[in-house]
Amino acid sequence: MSTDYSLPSDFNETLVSKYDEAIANGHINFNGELAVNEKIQELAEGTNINFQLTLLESLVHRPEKGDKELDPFANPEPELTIVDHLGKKDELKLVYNKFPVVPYHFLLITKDYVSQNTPLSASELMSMYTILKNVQTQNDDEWFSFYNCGPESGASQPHKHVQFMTLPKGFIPFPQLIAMKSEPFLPNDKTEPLQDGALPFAHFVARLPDSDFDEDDLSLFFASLLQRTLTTLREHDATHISYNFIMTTKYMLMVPRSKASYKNLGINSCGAMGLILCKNNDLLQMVKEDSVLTVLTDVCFPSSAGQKSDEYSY
Ligand code: B4P
Repeated sequence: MSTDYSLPSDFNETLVSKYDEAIANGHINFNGELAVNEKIQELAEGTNINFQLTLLESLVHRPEKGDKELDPFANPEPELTIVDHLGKKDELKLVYNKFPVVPYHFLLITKDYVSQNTPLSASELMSMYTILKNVQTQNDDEWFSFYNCGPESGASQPHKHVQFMTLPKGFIPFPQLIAMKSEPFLPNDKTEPLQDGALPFAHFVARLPDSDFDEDDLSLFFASLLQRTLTTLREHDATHISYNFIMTTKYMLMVPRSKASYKNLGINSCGAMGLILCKNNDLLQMVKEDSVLTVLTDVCFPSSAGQKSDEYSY
């Protein structure tokens, strides 16, 4: 039994073989076969922004919005459990998403019930980073992790969970482009997280250092982005704390959220980084007519690019 961040040495092999077995035995309901993906670009202030629109009309076998009593993560099925012991206090485990749209999609969950409205702990952040480092060595897939935090973030399950998924092949999301152009982030009073002034909605990016770092460093990076998010929420009189958080081995992105959906289109962390899932053709046509930038501007807050933190900021 491990009570730290190390994963079993056969983690990558198990991730694939146990998933294939769970699919074959019907324990995982894969929904992605009929997904139709379209990569598009939209122009924002002279800059092309990458998005992917996914039409998936066959999203079936889905649970209703979860609650504490009907908690799918209270007793995860053994067939869906990948790693039973993880985290500084052995408080975490890894399970497959039972309803994936992208193969091998899995989740980090707390063993005991913890609210999805809480910030990520040092142990959760370090576990995420360790997992990303491990899966990133697998073929040429680009993995990312995401956390839908708060009532307007697009989350439907209230039991704390972080998700891990691969990016569409060849898709470079806007935070990666922002991070690639920058030096590693130094969390201090003088350094602001990155925001591309071309994008109309608030988004805070921190490029991670290339050298090794520990859980305290990760917590500092996360806290810096959260401070900017809290300041944005307060400036706009938000009555809740909701944000999307994305982490890869290279960068972190945090996007404060004003509401969970645009018209009938739910937007979660995938949406906030530009991967828009439409569950019927009407929604797809609406996004095409209105534009993804309009959708994200509506469900987020105005950009604060160029604005420096002051004594009133968190
Ligand atoms: P949440 O954080 O609560 O919310 P979500 O990712 O937005 O998923 P949601 O359930 O709201 O579904 P949505 O229509 O947005 O995540 C809960 C997670 O737990 C989900 O992944 C869910 O499938 C999973 N889950 C529920 N019951 C479970 C159980 N018994 N055992 C294990 N896992 C369980 O999206 C539908 C699906 O598509 C979700 O899997 C979502 O993550 C994924 N998705 C959303 N946007 C996507 C995109 N752009 N590309 C690819 N996949 C996308």
